[in-house]
This record gives sequence, C-alpha cells and structure tokens, in this order.
Amino acid sequence: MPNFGFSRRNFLKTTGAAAGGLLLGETLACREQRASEAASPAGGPADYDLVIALKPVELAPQRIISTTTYNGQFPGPLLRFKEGQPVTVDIHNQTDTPEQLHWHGQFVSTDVDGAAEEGTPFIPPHGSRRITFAPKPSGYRFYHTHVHAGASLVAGQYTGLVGPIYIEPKENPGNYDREVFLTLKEFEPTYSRGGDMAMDFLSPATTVKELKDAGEDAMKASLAKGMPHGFEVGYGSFTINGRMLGHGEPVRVKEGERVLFHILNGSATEIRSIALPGHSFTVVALDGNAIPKPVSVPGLWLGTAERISAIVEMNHPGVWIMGDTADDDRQHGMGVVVEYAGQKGKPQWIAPKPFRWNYAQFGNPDAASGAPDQIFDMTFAKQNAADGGFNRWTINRVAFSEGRMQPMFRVSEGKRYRLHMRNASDDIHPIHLHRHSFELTRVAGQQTSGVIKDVVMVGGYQEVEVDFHANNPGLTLFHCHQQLHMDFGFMSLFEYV
Ligand SMILES: [Cu+2]
Repeated sequence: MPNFGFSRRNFLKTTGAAAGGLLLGETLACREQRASEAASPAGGPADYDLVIALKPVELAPQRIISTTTYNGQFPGPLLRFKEGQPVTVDIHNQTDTPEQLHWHGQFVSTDVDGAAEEGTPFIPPHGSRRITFAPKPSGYRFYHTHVHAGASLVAGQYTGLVGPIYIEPKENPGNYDREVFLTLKEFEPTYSRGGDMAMDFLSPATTVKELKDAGEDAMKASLAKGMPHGFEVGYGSFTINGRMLGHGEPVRVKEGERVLFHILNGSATEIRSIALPGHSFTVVALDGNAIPKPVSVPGLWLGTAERISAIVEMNHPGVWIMGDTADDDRQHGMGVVVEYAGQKGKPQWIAPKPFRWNYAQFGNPDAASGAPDQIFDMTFAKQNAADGGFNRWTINRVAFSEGRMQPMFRVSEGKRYRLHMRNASDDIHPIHLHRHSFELTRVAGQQTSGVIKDVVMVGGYQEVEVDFHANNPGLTLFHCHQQLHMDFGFMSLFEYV
C-alpha cells in the first residue's frame, strides 16, 4: 500500500500532498488558520496533526458519501510511532460537536486516552487539543472516536473516524516481504428490527444452561408483553480501506512473496470474516500482540475493534477476491482484489469450507496462567427493546448511563485480576478494556494462556475468563465495543484504590 508509507518526519508534508485533493471545501483562510494553530507558540508545531471534519468519501465511482473523517480521508492516516518515543499530537475538531479521540490498545493516561467517562477532556467544537504521550506497547493499534452516539447514526463509530497505528517494536517479529494494512468498514447505516449476524463460528461451542435459560426466559417474557425485537443496525455499503470491492487499488503481489496483512475491523457494530481462495493465513499477532507460536488457519474472524496480523504465502497465482465469507456483504463491497504479477482476468471468489474460530488455538494449551489475586464475576444481560425501542444492556444488573457513572469495580496497583465474564444473551459481545491488555485464561471452558489482547468476543450464553495486571492507575473503562450495546448501558468503570 504505497499510499500508507508515512514516516514520522515526512508525515505533515505527505498528508498535505496526499489529502490536499480531498479537502474540497477548504478555504484558504481555513488552511491558514490551521497552519497558525499548528505553529502555535506554545511548544511549536506538533509531530502530528489530526483534523476531524465532515468530508466527502468516494466509496466507488458515483458513490460518494458524506461522513466525518480524520484529515479528509478514510481510513485516517496510518500513524507509525516508535515504542516509548514521545509524540505530540494536535487534534483539531472542525465539527459542531465535542469529540474524543481514543488511542485503542495503548497504555496511556486517563488525560490522553480519549474517554470522557475516565475524565479525558473533550476536543471542543471548532477547537483543538494538544496531547503528548509515549506510545506503547509496540504492535498494531488504532485510533477512533469515542463519543456516545445513542440513537444517532451520524455520530460515534458510525462515521469514518477510524485510523490504523503501528508502533514499531525494538525488533521486527516476522519474516516477510511486505506489509499491507486493511481497515474493514461499513457505511450508510440504517435501523432494522432483526440482525443477520453470524452466530455459530466460535469454538468451543459450549454454552452454559443457566445463562441460556435466563436469556431465553427474559426474551420470552418481553415478547409475551407484545414488545418487538430491539433495534439493530444494518449498512448500505461495505468497504476495505474505504473502497468497495473492485473499486480500490488491488493488492499487487508476486509469486513466492510473504505478505504480512494487518487487518482491523473498524466497524461500529459488525463481526467480520475474511478469506482468500487458495491461500491460508499464518496468524502471528492478535490485537497487535505476538502469539506464542504462529498458527495457520483457512480464514479469519474479527469482532468489532479486533486486529489480526497474519502472513500469507503467495503460492497460488491468479486474480482473487479476498473478502468476507458472507456473500451479501462481499457482493456489497466487503472485499479487495489480490492480483499476482502477470495475471489477468476477472477476480475469482471460491467459498472456503466453513471454519470455526477458537482463540485457544493460538495459546499454550497446557501452561496455566498465574493465579489471580481476585476474581470479578460479571454477568451480561439484555433487556429487549427496553430503552425507547433499543435493547438495554446491563453488567451485573446495572446499565451504565450519564446518571450512573460510579465505578463498579475496585483494583489495587500491582495486583492481578481475573474477569469471569458470563454472557446471558444470545449476542456475541466484543469486550474491551481501556489502557490495559489482558491474557485469555479460559474460553468457553477451554483453558489457555499466552494470548494477550484488548478485545475478546464472548459468545452467546458462553463464559470467557481473562486476567489483567492493574499496572496503569486511573479510571479505566470496560465496555462492549458494539456501539449500539455500549451506548445503551454496556459499560462500566474500574477505579484504582
Ligand atoms: Cu455487545
């Protein structure tokens, strides 16, 4: 992806050149104002400028949408940081509403993290905010907006406010010829009364009877009262790197190359699967963290906000579609063409055999994790259509809201905590912990260790256990990353005491 070749030094120049053509509505005055802000005497220019503004984005010829973006492009520019080397970022908000920019997967302070619930100040409308931090840990991270969208489908992550980050490690973990960054994202959201979300791909498939009974009883009781199903969100267009299948630059490869794909699910609400006919993926990192040993799989599944780094050996020449295994989503754009040098013709799709996704296959099957100092039990539940037609979500019977923001869990610095998560709903929840990462210790009954992540999908009526070290003091947000779930209660706070 030559257009993603930013380095820290040439970033400002490059963005100017690359994004200049996209800044259609920008006036000269506006540009001068930005230049003077960037050169503000308080510390001189920043290392990076990110401009939040409503812009046109061309998903395909004659298919131009209007959405909020970073620097007039989707995805936002790839930021390449060096682990531990401080950076200054000026975030400019050219919209009419307050914004938050969240540094997903990084161990930053609450002042920088980008979550109002933790106390990060908003970037005011038509204002700016300067932050400085030392990026860490190394690996594939991303940045995205972190505001409450609620019933609005033009706010939060329904917009184009998503961009990839790569924090250079001290040493390169893999042996590969080329890196390709792919951000998966849907646009043109609309409400629906039922989802078609894939449900049966997680392994093990073990469910817990008690959770299933509780969830099904609650649903039956709601429907018996005449309630409809709560709102879900569907989309009109599907893209990889902001282009619908067939309308972006192909990924150009040569036979024999090893290509390292960094894939981000930038969706507000959807789970995605990715396959490339005739090829397999050797997964080397999950959420940017190296796994104990590389594992070859026929395809990938990613919950909202999950990242997978995987090497594909280019050993099957042709012109292929790398895309979502859901035919409808792929046909509406969720794919990218992979073209071998010297090959021509219509891109081919061949459906893979169904494959299941088991996080534990990436871990150590025998080595147990260290024992936790304390275990927190958490039960997730759905109140069907209970909040103005939207499902309300609870953690241990409490729905988070602006009026109920007091921390639910208390931790002490230096201790190890286990989250025993129990899902009493039939939905899959991609669960995220801010400013920390966690180790998977048990997935639907299967023990594992050594898989370090910051988002994990908890399957319908399943249990997942993760451990984290309380090593980054300050309020810490914990939530489902599905925008419609987090906005309707599925959040809570940890506090250090
Ligand atoms: Cu959820």
